Amino acid sequence: MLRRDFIKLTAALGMASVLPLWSRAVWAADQPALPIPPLLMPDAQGKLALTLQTGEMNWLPNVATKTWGINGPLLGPAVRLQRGKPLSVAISNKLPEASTVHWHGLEIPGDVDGGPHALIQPGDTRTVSFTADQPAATCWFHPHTHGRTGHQVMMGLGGLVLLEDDESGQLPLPKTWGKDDIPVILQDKRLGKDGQIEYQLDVMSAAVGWFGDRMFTNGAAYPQHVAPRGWLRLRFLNGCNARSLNLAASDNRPLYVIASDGGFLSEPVKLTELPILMGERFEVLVDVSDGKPFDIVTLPVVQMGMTLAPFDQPLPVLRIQPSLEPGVKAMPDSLVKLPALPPLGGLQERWLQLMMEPKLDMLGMQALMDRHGHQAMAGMSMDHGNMAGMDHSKMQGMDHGNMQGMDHGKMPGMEQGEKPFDFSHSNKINGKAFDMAKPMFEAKRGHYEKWTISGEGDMMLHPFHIHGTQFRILSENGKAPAAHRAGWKDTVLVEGKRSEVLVRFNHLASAEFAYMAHCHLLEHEDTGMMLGFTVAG
Ligand SMILES: [Cu+2]
Repeated sequence: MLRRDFIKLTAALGMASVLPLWSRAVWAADQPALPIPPLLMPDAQGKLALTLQTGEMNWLPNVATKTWGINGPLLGPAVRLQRGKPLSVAISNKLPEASTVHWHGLEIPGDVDGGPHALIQPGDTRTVSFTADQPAATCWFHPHTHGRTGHQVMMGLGGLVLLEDDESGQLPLPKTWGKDDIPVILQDKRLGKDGQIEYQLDVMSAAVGWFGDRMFTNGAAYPQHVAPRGWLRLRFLNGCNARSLNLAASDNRPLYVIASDGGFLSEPVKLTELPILMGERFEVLVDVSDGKPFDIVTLPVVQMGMTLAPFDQPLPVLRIQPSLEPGVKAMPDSLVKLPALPPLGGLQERWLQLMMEPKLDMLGMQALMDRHGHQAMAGMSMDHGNMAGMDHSKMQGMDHGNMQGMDHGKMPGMEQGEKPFDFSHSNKINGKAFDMAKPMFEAKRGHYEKWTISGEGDMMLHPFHIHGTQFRILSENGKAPAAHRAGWKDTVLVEGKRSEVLVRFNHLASAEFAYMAHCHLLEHEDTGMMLGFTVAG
């Protein structure tokens, strides 16, 4: 598909006219086509170019919404890489502010990983060279600009990485990009009265995350996809800043999970509901051979702030319209051989305690309630935990409409002359907010370590992501990992309990370009719930 088609895809009629006759019969004229990001492959010299740029989308009638994208107005291409092939990527920044491109899920050295140290100033180009040598996986790239990541992702920056290897090439799976192998990038947004993307990093979003009131799938609202009658491969990415999702088919047909963040599972895992955290990817096969149309929906989740309409009901995010064309007939019984876990004795262990300053918790909850009411509280009482003992008298006169632009002079809970509450370092790991200049520890290259990430004492959802590694989950929030979460992962759920992961770093990371480990609720990350660490040989 041509890039200009991708740009124009939200115009459903334009897309319908390029469909073969047989499929027009199933086409719903009022729904946009699922935009398919174009494949971008390195050239014969192993080079490719990414340009961060501004653009516009026509999401609302007669309004051009200003957006950011990579090689286009929104999101980016799907970069397809072959395991073991050297790659050189020139990243140009044509945005009005500095940014970075982090290769989420790739095991590559710290100096090319694209963390917050690797800023690209407006007008500059940074070229990174690396060789991805790890199992085939659906990964992604996104900005990692400290304090600005949430804003930059919300504006539209992000794209998929399709890493292929010999095994993935030989597996009998649907592989026709945009036809029976489709990306499903799920993101929520909020558009203001002027039709522009709204985003604020304030006490509320620093506490519970920034959430939207409408859903986009590959940048289109509730699009449709015409699929051959056979097995359909869906590559899900939860690209939301802060919203966890729970995916299902509207008619409850099973979803067969074949891959998690870092690659294929040993065999397909049959589910009817697939929870997916921010930053996570799952590849799923679904059988469309019965010819009946259905929706992929996201079911309501219990998460602070995320229970408001339209997310209080199953929300359709993608319509699947089977065509008359025959598709892939069979699903393999087994996929790849996952290595057994090594002996767990005598490993270097690390303890990471995730925490939020009580004052942020208090002010954030109050702001959430004031702005969105009890319904936003996900069933939590205002009397829970840190909320007890809150001085409600200080909260009076809070006008959250004035929060825009962060006028600290009008911050709630302030006495006359009191210093404004600075939430920018209010989320912490082991008592410390992220410090660009101070890596927290040094790991040894090639050695397994057991990391325990604790959310004890905190009720919030924290999808914890570690750079430079694909790990295995030993326990997840106090339980054994579910079958489809026991393979290669780079993100683990932490929600009030402990999670243990077995990590290993195969590349080096210096203090100058440290690896990051952080909460992938982007507003927690941007306000300090992140640490840098180094890897030495
Ligand atoms: Cu978090």
